[in-house]
Amino acid sequence: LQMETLLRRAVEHSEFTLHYQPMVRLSDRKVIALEALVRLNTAGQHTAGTLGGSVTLSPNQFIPVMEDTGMITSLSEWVIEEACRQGRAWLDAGLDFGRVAINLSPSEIRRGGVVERLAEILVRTGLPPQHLEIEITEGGLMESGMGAEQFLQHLHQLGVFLTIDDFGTGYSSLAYLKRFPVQQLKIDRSFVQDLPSNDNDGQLVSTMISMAHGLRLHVVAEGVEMPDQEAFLSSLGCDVAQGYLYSRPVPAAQISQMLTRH
Ligand code: G
Ligand code: G
Ligand code: NA
Ligand code: MN
Repeated sequence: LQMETLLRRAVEHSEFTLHYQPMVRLSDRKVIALEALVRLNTAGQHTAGTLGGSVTLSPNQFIPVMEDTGMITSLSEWVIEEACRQGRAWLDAGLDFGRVAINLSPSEIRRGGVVERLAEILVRTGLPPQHLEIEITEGGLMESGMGAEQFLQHLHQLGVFLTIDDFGTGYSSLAYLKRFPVQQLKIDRSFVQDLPSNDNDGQLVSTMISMAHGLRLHVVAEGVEMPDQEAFLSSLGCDVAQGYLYSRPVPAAQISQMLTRH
């Protein structure tokens, strides 16, 4: 069977789940946000039947197919709604999670209607917008059609927190940083993985952090796996870190146990 057929069935039968990965404040390791990452539940009846067993498909494999076929719009609508609903449930349980962060894909932005869908879902789920964070890659912004600046202004007006994802890997000019109403840069894991021993990466990360702070932006480093990477990032004044050192992406129930009560 074609991957496309499999994915259509998975959408129809709601066989996706969200895992969440904490972002921690480096000064005290408090969880200040949770990134929602989609998983295809291959134990699901229809998917498992199609695959004939325990094959795992990563988002890196299925998201591009969903982008090409337009299925990304319905997947993303489900992701946003599920993340907002979960955020509302954590709030109602008195759990302090900060923000729940979702990824918007470039092709979804290009297809349009994202701002309207987000606004509607925020109202429907009752999640206050300051508890929602949106991660967009530099490439995603360049494809936003109506113009990246206007697109971000519309998102900003919703009251959500905006982060540039995979920072440093794009080909775009840095000039946009002074115009865009974003609050945070997320340094791509390719710059973090060889810290602290790789001097070139050390210089780049140091420069990215200084620049971000000069522009009054917060900085997150992703892909932090080892204590010496954390120590190096802390010494440079990096605000937030995310990676296997703290937690892998895990189901919501496991996150609840990591959160503190108000
Ligand atoms: O979860 P994992 O680390 O395997 O994610 C692989 C890639 O898939 C990452 O680039 C991540 O941003 C992307 N991804 C995961 N969940 C979503 C999602 O809900 N929407 C979009 N657009 N991308 C996602
Ligand atoms: O593109 P994006 O930044 O959204 O990618 C998130 C991806 O990074 C997810 O697939 C997640 O599982 C993965 N990830 C998160 N933390 C780590 C880590 O410490 N090491 C590695 N290798 N991958 C990580
Ligand atoms: Na991301
Ligand atoms: Mn990233």
